[in-house]
Amino acid sequence: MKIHVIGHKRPDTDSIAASISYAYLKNQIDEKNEYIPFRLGELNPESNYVLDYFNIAKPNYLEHVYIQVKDVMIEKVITADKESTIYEIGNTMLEKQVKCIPIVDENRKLIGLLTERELAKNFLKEIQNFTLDENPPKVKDIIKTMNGKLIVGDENRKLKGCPTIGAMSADEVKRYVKKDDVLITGNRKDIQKIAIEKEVSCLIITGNFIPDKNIIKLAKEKNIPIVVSPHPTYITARLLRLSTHVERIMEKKPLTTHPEEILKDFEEELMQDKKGIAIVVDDNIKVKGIITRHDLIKPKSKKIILVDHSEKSQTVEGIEEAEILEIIDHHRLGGLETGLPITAHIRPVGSTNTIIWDLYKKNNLKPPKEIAGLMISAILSDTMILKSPTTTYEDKKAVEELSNLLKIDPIEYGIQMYKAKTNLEGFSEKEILTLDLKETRLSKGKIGISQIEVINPDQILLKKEKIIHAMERIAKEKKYILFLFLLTDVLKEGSYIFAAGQYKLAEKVFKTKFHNQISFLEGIVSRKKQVMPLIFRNI
Ligand SMILES: [Mn+2]
Repeated sequence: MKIHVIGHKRPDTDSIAASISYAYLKNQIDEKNEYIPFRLGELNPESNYVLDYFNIAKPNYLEHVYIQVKDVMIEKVITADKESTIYEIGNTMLEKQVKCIPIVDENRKLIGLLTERELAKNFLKEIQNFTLDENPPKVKDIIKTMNGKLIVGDENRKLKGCPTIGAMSADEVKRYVKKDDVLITGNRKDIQKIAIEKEVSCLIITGNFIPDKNIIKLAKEKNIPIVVSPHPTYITARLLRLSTHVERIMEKKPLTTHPEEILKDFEEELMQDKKGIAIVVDDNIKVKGIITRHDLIKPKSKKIILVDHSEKSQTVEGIEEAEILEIIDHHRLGGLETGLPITAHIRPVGSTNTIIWDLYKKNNLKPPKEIAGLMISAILSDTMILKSPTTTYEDKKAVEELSNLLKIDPIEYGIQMYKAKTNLEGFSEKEILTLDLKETRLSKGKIGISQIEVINPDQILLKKEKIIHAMERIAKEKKYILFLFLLTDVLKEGSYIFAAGQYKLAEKVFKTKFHNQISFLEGIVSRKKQVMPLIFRNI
């Protein structure tokens, strides 16, 4: 079974690394299932740098986890070629116990559907309509169907006209049979001769009777095929009808759907369909599966593991249709409900990857270097190179152990990573301000808090007026009563705080004077642990 391991929306490095490192761990300890990491958005520059540095592919983007057609469809589908005979397909349906068979053309594209319903209709039509002209079988089709033998003639010749049984007197047959009809008879030499003289499109001799030399000679001259059937006349006549191509009786426009289609959007249409069957085809109209009304009641929700978040607002679309198996997180619990008991590893440490590292150790597993590299990057990123007040002893220990494994200097590597993260060349003010923007709602109104952690803040301080301008615009647009931007200097362990909107509120929050809406606050580096509590206390 496939299990989706997903981090939060607007992913950061911890979230991306956790989905990869935890999926890797699970794949090592659980052979029965396949764990696949996914991302819910574009990667930030830091995550891109880290994945490049350790040469790991970025996880695939996941749009939603709603139940899709592909989750409930029957994948093993027997299809049949449009030139198959009705007899062949009917037999396949009996043997394999299937009720319907999609019909495909020479390029394997869907062109129709055969169900028991069409077969039943065919039985009745057979009585009403005698001619083979609509969809003439070839001589070789009837040989195959009857298990017969070709005595003389061209096996690719098409049969036409009406199938007639030569059971009457020779005179009657003479009157009755027309050119191009198909005549079925036993060992009646006189009737066989008449048939050839009348130039039927095929003469079928039943009961395995081989015609005599003169008849064969005559048929050769007139170019009339003779087929010998091992069956008695009645069976032979029935098999003749069943040797016509399926194309004649199949439903030409069956209901179709796509594997990616969201099931609840398609349910209604399937319920309304007379047969309650839809063929699942891809973009090239190739058959991928079948879905029937019965498949709608199978509980086939997607299985997911949430890492680095547990809040409904931060998780994937369609979570209500999915089954959460596990949560690995270091944030507050955020109002998700589960139908069954789940495994949860939630601890107040600096990074989700610190918890995952602990799980590697508990399982006696060593991650390969590239995974270890991702994990140390994530911990250094979330803890601001172990300087953030969210940093715990466990984070420090994890970084030490991982750096021993990697044989790198974690602080040196961390600074290098931060430099890559803060290379904001080519970013507009708005892009810088919305890179990591969180909102919080108070009784007085909405507050936006954006943060960037950098090694060299001068790059941004140079354009502080432009930043303030952009902040005012965003505050207006998003109806923030206050918009704060924390430009955190990782090495100095403090933040420049920019304030827009009712910026006087910021002076109240931080108990300090702002100059031109900016102030530097030593020791303030964490939005979650320092700024948010100050806001809640003072506004
Ligand atoms: Mn995190």
